Amino acid sequence: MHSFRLLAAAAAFALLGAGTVQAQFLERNLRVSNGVSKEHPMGNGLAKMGECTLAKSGGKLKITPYWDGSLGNDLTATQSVRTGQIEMVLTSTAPLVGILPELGVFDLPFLFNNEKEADQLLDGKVGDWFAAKLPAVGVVNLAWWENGFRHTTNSKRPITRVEDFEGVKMRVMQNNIFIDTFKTLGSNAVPMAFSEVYSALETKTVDGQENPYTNIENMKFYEVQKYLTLTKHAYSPTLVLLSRKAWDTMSTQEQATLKECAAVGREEQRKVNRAKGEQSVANLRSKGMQVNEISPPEMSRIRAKTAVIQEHHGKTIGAEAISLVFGELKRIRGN
Ligand code: TK8
Repeated sequence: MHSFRLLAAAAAFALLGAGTVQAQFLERNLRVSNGVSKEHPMGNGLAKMGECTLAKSGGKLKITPYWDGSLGNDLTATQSVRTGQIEMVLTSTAPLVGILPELGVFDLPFLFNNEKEADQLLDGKVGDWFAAKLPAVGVVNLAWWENGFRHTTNSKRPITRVEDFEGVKMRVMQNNIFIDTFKTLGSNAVPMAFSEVYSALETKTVDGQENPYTNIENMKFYEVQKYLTLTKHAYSPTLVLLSRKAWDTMSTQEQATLKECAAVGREEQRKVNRAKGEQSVANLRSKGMQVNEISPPEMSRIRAKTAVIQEHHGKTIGAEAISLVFGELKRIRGN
């Protein structure tokens, strides 16, 4: 009799427990705005994240991606997330510097040398410092995902040295640091939302643009761009932003689950982005792009020419963000 009672009590507890857990989750469908197309590694990350939230919530916490800027571009979709019109957006940091100027530090040319140090900085206390500033502007960053290292394409000429930038109409993200960087290199920098880039290249409104390999391939820029130069001139993080309005209605269980599953999605998205990135260069060559690297002496000239950018924008970014990021990079690099 004794063991039966124990069994019954254990079953009741388990049911109650399960019921309590379910009670912690409301039926929710979080719409996520993406500027890229669904074949992009952002899709892999969101698929993993969504599997995770459904599993942990008994099927109640759903993630629904929207693609190709159908809910707006980075900036306008982020504004919609801030007002609560949509729940989530995956966005580069660069277009958001008007909302949080400190994010501009990530746009400084040649800030990161490799993904490893970017991951260490973003997933550590410095990444947390930036994330802690976001709720005040109406969004919660669930994790740092990856846009990636940026390279340059154009339809006029191979870029083999700084002088080759001269006069190239270069689309850049809507961000004064990118505008200044490409003006300083000699280009005519044209700020533009991501969704307009393909047609601007096709109509020769602009001659070139700069993006990670996976974006160049995903958006089929190879159809309208002849030359790809591996400049690796900046690393773009991706923010996984949830509306503060949605966050504030959630139980601690729902909030913890979203952060946990965004981290699961991050590992998948970075892994696929990097694997696909290497494959992308070969794919872009096979699609007819002429791919070149720049010689080390010429890269040194480009780095020297763009070193002034930090002086121009340090004040806008803010001394604290600058010293935090450069201090952490120094620590990570052991120098
Ligand atoms: C996609 C953008 C894109 C970015 C750009 O939403 O605008 O060039 O690199 O990834 O965030």
